[in-house]
Formats: sequence, C-alpha cells, structure tokens
Amino acid sequence: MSTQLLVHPDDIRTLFSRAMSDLYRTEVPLYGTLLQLVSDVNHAVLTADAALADGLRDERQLSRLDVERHGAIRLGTAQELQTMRRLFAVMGLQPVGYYDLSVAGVPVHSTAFRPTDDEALGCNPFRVFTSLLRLELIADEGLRQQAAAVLAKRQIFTSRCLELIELSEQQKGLTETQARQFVEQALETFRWHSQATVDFPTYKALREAHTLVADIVCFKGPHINHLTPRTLDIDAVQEGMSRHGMQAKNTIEGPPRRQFPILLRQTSFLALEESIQFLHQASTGSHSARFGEVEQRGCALTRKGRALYDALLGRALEASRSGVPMALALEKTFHAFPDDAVTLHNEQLAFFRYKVNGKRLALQSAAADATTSQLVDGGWLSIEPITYEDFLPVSAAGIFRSNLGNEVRDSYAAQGNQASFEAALGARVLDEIALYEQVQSASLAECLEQIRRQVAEVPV
Ligand code: OOG
Ligand code: NI
Repeated sequence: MSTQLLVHPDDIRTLFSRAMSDLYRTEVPLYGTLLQLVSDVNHAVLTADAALADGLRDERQLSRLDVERHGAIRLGTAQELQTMRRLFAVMGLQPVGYYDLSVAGVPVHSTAFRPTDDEALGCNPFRVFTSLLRLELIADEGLRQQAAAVLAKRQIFTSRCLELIELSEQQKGLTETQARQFVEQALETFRWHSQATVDFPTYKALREAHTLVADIVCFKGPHINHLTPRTLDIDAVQEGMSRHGMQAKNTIEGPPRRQFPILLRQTSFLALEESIQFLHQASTGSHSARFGEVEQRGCALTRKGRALYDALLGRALEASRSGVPMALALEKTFHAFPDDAVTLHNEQLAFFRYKVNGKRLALQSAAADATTSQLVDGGWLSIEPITYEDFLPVSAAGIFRSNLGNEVRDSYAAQGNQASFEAALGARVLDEIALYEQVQSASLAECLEQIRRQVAEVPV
C-alpha cells in the first residue's frame, strides 16, 4: 500500500481543465481571441458595477471568473462512454441529467459530467457535455453497419490512461505524480487529428447521413469540439465578436436578457473549416467541428419554473417560424415570466439559498409560525439565487446545429431513450432538479433551526 498522499479530485480537475484550455488555444487560436474578448467584457462590467464585483468577491467567484465552465465531446460507442465515465470520475465529475437531441434532428443523446456539490463547484466548475451517437437513428442498414465497424476498431484511450483509471479506482485516488501523468495521458483522447481514419467516399456517405455522424465516426478520437468561458454580459460578447474577426452565430440561445437572469444563455463563433487528410487520397479535404462558445448563467428553476420556461420558449419558437424575429418573440413571450427574486421565490418558480437576517425580538412575535414566503416578505430571511449548473436541450440543439453548417433536419421519429443511455453509461444519471432541491431545502432547514433557537432564547 502506498503511503504517499493522494491528490483531491478537484485538484486533478483543475490540472486537467488548464491543460485542456492550453491545448485548445494552441489548436484553435481564434479561441484565444474569444477568451480575450470575454475577459475585456467582464472587466468592463465589473468596473461599471461595483456592487456586482463585491458580490462576486464575497462568493469567492471573482478569481475563478476566467476559468472555463465547460467543454463538449461526442462519443461513438457504449464502451467509450463507460470508460469516459470512469475517466471523469477520477477528477470528481458525475453524470447529471439526460438530454434527448433527437427531437431536434440531432442523432445523439447526452449527459453533463459535472461536479455536484457546492464546494467542488466552487473549487473548479469545469464540466463536459458528453454526447453518444445513436447509430440506430441512421436509416440505411449498410451505412449503420459500416459506421459500427469503423468505431469497433478504434481505441480512444491510451493504455497508460486506462491503467491509471484502474489504479485510481483501486487506490481511491492518485498521487501527485500519477495525477500529472493521468492528465497528460487523458488529454491525448481529446486532441484533434487532421487525418481521418476512413477514405473520402466513406466520409461523404456518413456525412450525408448527418454531419455529426461523420464527425463522430471518421476520426481517431472524440476531439474536444469547444470550450466555454463564463461572461457577465453575453450581449456585449455577441456584439463584439464580429469586430474581432469571429463569425458569431445568429442568435443567443436561451431566455432573453432580463433583470433577474435565469438558467443559461449561450452563443458561439461558428465552427471553423479545417483541412483533413483522408485515407488513400493525395489531396486534402475539409471538415468543420470546432468552435468557441460563451455562457452566462442565472438562477436554477424548479420543475414548475422549468415547465413555464419550456412553454414560453415553445411559443416564441412558434412565432419565429411564422416570421417574427426570434429575439423579439422571446422578449414578448417572456413578459409572462416574473422578473424579480421575491416573486420567483414565492411562486416557487426558482431555487434559492436562505440567510437569517432578523432581529431576535422581531423574530419572537412573528417568525415562529410564519410560512417561508412570509419570512421572506417580512425580511427575516434573505434569499440568494442558486446558480443553474446544467444545460438546456433546445439551446444545445441550437448550438449543435449552427456549428454543423445550419443543417436543418426533421426530428427523428424515435423518442429519447434514457434507459438505453444509462445502460451504455453503466450507471444512472443524477436528476439535476433533485440536486437543487436538496441545496434549497438544506439551506432552509438550517435557517429555520437558527430561527427556532433564537426564538426559544428570547425571554418572555
Ligand atoms: C454540444 C453542443 C451542446 C451546450 O453548451 O449546450 C453544448 C456539441 O456540439 O457537441 O455544448
Ligand atoms: Ni457548450
């Protein structure tokens, strides 16, 4: 048994996300330009809004503002997904949520490997949106078999990486030297390969089935296809992109701009056209997969809030199909979504953390039998939004699509299939809403206990 100290998974994640960021900036220099733009926008926002800067400093978020929030990969087989789950577990990432993209005509389903507790999220919030190809959605039987045969031949992990995953499972962690080696080896899986593993006719046939199928099947590994920093003003980034030589996607995904941000807003610069060498072919061809994205996160919604969001988004999409510009449609329909913390709280549309801020005597008279809403209205409890840490299927589909040459496909007849995804994963995915519910109710229970104790202490 080794007597050496084991490194905390959060620290392995930090090493990994830094290495990934360096790799991606080298591979896609335009991503470095995006990071600079985001950093400039964030600084401008913080300079203009001292209260926001203080708030972020109090929540110890300021120093982590420039750390990437997420990346994304697309896998080909159950075996790959299962090993990826074990690889991500080494750095403290768990599969959270199930996303069915087939409804949007994208033949994958996905989960987000992410840290689940506050401390880990605070330490380093990096997560990976991970999709698995649904070969069964390719209509042509022959092509399906061809794709499966190509995928069966590849090994996306280095043998040392596999050994270190196993070692970590046995030892329940890695030593510092092992962790560094693990990060170096794991990174190999996410690298770009400009050499396809198939000839051009095979690529072309798969691409005709769906660009995404070609992207997943024809390469040696699941290249990281984007990284995503966090911005404090996504509209400013969207607006700044063209000035910096980036072609921005047409619309920002997610809710419209609001006083009280909810869920997640995202935009990206469009995937670059990159030259590819196909098997048995002298001249090069091209493929586009890699882009850069930004995100702005707001408050997590309850199931009720999420249902309202989905309904309003649905209405806006419908209006945009009949010619109304999407931004305008969103702005209109979202008038129906309350835009202040107290209403969102009292109508149980969003999740909050509580803090006791009442005076003892005032507590005695009213607080003991008050409902949570009354405690909030009366100022005994203050509320702070719980940040949404997950993704949105309609937004994800929009991001996928705009980076696949805006290929528009009908939705597949097949529904989502969480059970088959979990069978491939070799584990259940966690329910994201349940995670927020736990945070909120633990915070409320703590505050109520505090109030109860204070009320009990007040002399009659
Ligand atoms: C993933 C697209 C979804 C997001 O942030 O919603 C995504 C992909 O293109 O592989 O990353
Ligand atoms: Ni993304």
